[in-house]
Amino acid sequence: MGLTKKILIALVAGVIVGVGLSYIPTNIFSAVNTYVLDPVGQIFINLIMMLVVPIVFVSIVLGTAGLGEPAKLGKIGIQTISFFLVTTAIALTIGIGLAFLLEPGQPGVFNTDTLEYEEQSAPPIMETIINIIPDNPISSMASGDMLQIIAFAIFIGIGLAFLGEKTDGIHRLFEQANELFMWLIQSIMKTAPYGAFALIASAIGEAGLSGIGPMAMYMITVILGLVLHAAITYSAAIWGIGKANPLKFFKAFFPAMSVGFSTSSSNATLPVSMKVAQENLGVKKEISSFVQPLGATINMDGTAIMQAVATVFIAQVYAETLGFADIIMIILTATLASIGTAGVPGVGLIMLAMVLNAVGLPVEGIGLIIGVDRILDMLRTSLNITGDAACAFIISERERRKELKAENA
Ligand code: DAS
Repeated sequence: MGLTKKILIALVAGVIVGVGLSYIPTNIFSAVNTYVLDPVGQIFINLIMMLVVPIVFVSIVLGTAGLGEPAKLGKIGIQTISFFLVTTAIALTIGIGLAFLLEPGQPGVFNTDTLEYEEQSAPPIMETIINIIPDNPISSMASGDMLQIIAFAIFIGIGLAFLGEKTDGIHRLFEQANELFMWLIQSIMKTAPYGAFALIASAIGEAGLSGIGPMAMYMITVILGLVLHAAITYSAAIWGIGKANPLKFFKAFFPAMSVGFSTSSSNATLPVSMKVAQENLGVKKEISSFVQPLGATINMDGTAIMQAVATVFIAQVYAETLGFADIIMIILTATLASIGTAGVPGVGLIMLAMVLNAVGLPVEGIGLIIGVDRILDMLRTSLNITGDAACAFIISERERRKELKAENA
């Protein structure tokens, strides 16, 4: 049986077991969680997290060197950033539109008196942009600062491209390191069904279905937004620009989506999403290596949808009216907020506080949604990495068609 099927079965089994666990006495559940589910889930996450920094650094060096002249890197970069910004703006519009249409936050249904939420500060945007250039790349790697690692790797890659044969040995070393890390990812992915089972069983067992009740409409609105964005925005782009079959894209990328779902972390999934994009979707290595790590950090359409729905939901619960200017502010703030924060579990809520502040809504409103956020984080992370892969796939297909045209000219 293929890995995709094994992961699918593991996820379904994990949901069933998780629902069952949510009804057993808390002390028994916490024992099962502490001694079985958490260790298995965390070991799986650590195994793939272990490769994130080396694989991102090596693959971006090779990707940038492979693109050759910086002009081509610039062209790919402009296409990438444009795709990210347009799809994030569409995602936010879908989220806001659905929240106004479905009105998940009926005033008077939720008790807001006892709500509290300790705001965690996200980095100011300008500080993030200035800090993209690392003053100490080794500490960037030690701390896992993805934007700084990406910037350093791009400089190294440009150097290899310019120096050509003079640095042939180092180039070969990076290529062999990439082969080694891809083999390691392949081996670690064999444990994915076990990790996925443990992580989803633990998440559902902990969240329980009881907390869903009054939040069902909020969750349905977010999930509908995620599905529509994948089914409409990404499918239209894959079909219209990539000239490919969207269903084949989603089927081929599913193993990475399931790891993103299990780990709730774009960063942790990065080694897998790049391997799956290159091997199952045929995305050119130099494009995958540049677009996906960048996307894991600055492109989070699933998160944008949650933030848009959550902001309108909280406004509705507090009976606050959002005008046109507020809507524009939500779209701007949420788009900018996602640039500076890495793809790790729960980062969407940290950024949500920034969006709520921007439109003058009480941050305590996050206390309403935090209970169901873990499940939604799994789903939106899966969409986040799919958007990055769709971008890499479309750019790669365009490049491939251009090369074919040039050959036949
Ligand atoms: N978990 C984040 C990610 O890795 C998404 C989020 O928190 O919204 O993409």
